[in-house]
Amino acid sequence: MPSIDVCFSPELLHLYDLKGKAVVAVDILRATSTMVAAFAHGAIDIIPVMKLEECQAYAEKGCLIAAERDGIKAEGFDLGNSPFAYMDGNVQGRTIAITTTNGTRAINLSMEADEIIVGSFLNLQTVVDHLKELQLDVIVVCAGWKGKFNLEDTLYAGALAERLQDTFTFENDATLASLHLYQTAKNDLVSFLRQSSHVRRLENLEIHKDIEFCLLHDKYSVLPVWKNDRLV
Ligand code: 3SL
Repeated sequence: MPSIDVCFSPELLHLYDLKGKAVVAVDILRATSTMVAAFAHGAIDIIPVMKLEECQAYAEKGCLIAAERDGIKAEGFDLGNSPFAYMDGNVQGRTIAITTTNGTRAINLSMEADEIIVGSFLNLQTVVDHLKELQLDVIVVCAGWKGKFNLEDTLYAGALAERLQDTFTFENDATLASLHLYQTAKNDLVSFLRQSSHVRRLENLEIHKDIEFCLLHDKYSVLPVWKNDRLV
């Protein structure tokens, strides 16, 4: 049986060997949830980059450009990082270049993997079905916050572990801890996360509806995967 392991922060990636494995990159609040929403609303492909200037340069190539820093849309960009900003037909048929504080970094630091998949609660079952078919060992790479652990990405890793527990092995403590946390919290993720640092950060910015939306399970069946130089 293939295995599933969890890397709680991109800063810990040096401890993991990604070669020959599948990475599920996750930034529940909000980068990977927003990417999934963008694909579900017709985006053709997404180019995640680490730097603002690099992202801005894609405007000349006809891309929509999106950027978030500290929860706020960066000046001079078409879009920020709220999933709701990608839903009014504006991304239909478009390529989006995006940079966010943590999420796009987690994806870019996972390039050694055989496959990179973008995960969120919104497309949870689609990712589960794909991993069952793929039969590779899986590392869930949590974006965290500026190198530190966060609860919401860990809860997602636990949700994946719960749905994969009959078909994947996970003897490591990171996966077990994620699973237990998710099973404690899953009946009311919104309340469970109320004290978490990123929810407090976003609530200070008055972004309540994004939080509830990003915690919805199985809303979409899109599967963003890395091909050549972008997510498709
Ligand atoms: O860190 C990130 O990549 C963002 O998702 C953070 S925020 O939700 O836009 O604040």
